[in-house]
Amino acid sequence: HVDPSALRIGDDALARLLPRRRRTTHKGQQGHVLIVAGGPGMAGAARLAGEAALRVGAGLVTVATRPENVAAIVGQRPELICRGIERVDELTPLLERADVLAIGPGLGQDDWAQALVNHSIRLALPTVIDADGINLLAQSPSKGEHRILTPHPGEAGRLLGISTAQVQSDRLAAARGIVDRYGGTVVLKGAGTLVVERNALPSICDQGNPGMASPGMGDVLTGVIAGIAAQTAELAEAARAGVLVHAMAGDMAARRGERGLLASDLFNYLPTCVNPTQ
Ligand code: NPW
Ligand code: AMP
Ligand code: MG
Repeated sequence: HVDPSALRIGDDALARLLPRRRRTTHKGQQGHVLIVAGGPGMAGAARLAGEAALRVGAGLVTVATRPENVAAIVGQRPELICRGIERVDELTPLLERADVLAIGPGLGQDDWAQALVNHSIRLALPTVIDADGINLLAQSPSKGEHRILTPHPGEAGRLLGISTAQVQSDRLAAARGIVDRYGGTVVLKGAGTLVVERNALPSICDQGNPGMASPGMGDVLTGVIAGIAAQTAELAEAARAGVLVHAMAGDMAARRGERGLLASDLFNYLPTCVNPTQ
């Protein structure tokens, strides 16, 4: 899977991007992430993305979700702020306070989800678009530069109107095609995750393992990237760092064995990975 024309994502970048916190810092200086996620039956995806953003050090994380999901999410992670959203205008004050938006995990593709996506991804806010956010974007394509798209090969195929197998047969060409059509930074997931943006060499992650082929793993990546982006200025750098941190945590969690690895097992290891100089 390792493409010889892509640069390896190395941990030297992590130390630069994630230096030790200043002694006097407070949570208002560590970035505020808004996560729009969790349609019917998918509170778990919202909770996984939300906790992941906290575990990489975001100062504040708000989850906007369907009202019926709020109790479950807050009950499992009381550090999350969680708001039930019925109508798109209820999102406006939350968007105004956010430094980074992440949208899509478990969102579904009903009218409610579509309204939230159409409204949010037009804004200039740095935005991570994943899962059903990607599926909805594929149905009504638009271009934006302040975006990180995180498709798995199936979602990448939907963005390009081709099959999963075609994506996998030339992953670099697929990622480049998505950048051309949708703009921003593209994270094409799967063994040997690629990070591609315009006017820069592509990067590849050679860490991570097959144990990570498990439900919710991508929802965790979305929170990791958004949480790091909220603490740094550069979106593509945050995407690369997030991919590496997620894969490293996955490898630490897999030391006891790959089979049976759960997405939430990464939470124990994410703090180690985002404190490279400690
Ligand atoms: P095929 O079959 O080979 O053509 P879907 P999803 C492909 C939420 N979740 N290598 C493969 O395609 C998500 O956030 C909620 C190659 C596969 O069949 C989404 O909103 C959870 N192919 C929603 O569920 C936990 C690969 O894609 C197809 C590939 C649906 O997301 C689970 C599946 O993709 C989940 O995260 C790879 N590495 N990876 C919760 N607890 O709330 C994927 N494919 O149809 O987009 O379904 O990814 O499960
Ligand atoms: P998703 O399909 O959205 O849940 O995302 C799955 C996550 O797990 C992505 O970050 C993938 O890169 C990662 N992953 C899945 N399978 C593997 C694998 N075989 N090797 C390395 N990483 C994987
Ligand atoms: Mg996913």
